[in-house]
Amino acid sequence: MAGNKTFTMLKPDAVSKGYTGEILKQITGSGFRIVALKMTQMTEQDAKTFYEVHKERPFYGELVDYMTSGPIVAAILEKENAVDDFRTLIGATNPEEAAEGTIRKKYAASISENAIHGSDSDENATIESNFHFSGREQF
Ligand code: 3AN
Repeated sequence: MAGNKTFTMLKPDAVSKGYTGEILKQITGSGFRIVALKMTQMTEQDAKTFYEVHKERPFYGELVDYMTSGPIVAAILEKENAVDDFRTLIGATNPEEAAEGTIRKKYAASISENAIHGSDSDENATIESNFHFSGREQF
């Protein structure tokens, strides 16, 4: 059964360009309820752990450098079919391939600086949410 929560991060490029408010507005306007929210900066160890599944990929070092380069906004979102619906809302990993109107199409600069993260499974949504938020920060 599809779960009702997903995890997202507005990445350093989106936050530094001042897109935080507009992106959160598009997310809540698309029917997602924010159940946890914070601005934070990942340490090198945080980013290495978070993206461990990609550690053999050629872009891993670049990804860790980028994700630690400035503050991010992390959130847990609730909606029926949250993981899949949120992946649809953010669009393809490569913004050049992202559908019109998606968050990556509107705000992402490139495949490596692609504005926003969305969990790819219910299992990862739980792992990623608990990585960034304690129980008392989840509502
Ligand atoms: P998604 O974020 O769409 O689930 P993943 O999980 O394949 O995509 O990749 C995680 C992150 O790694 C992406 N959001 C992007 O920042 C970076 N990334 C993925 N593929 C590439 C690539 N070919 N070159 C550079 N960075 C990449």
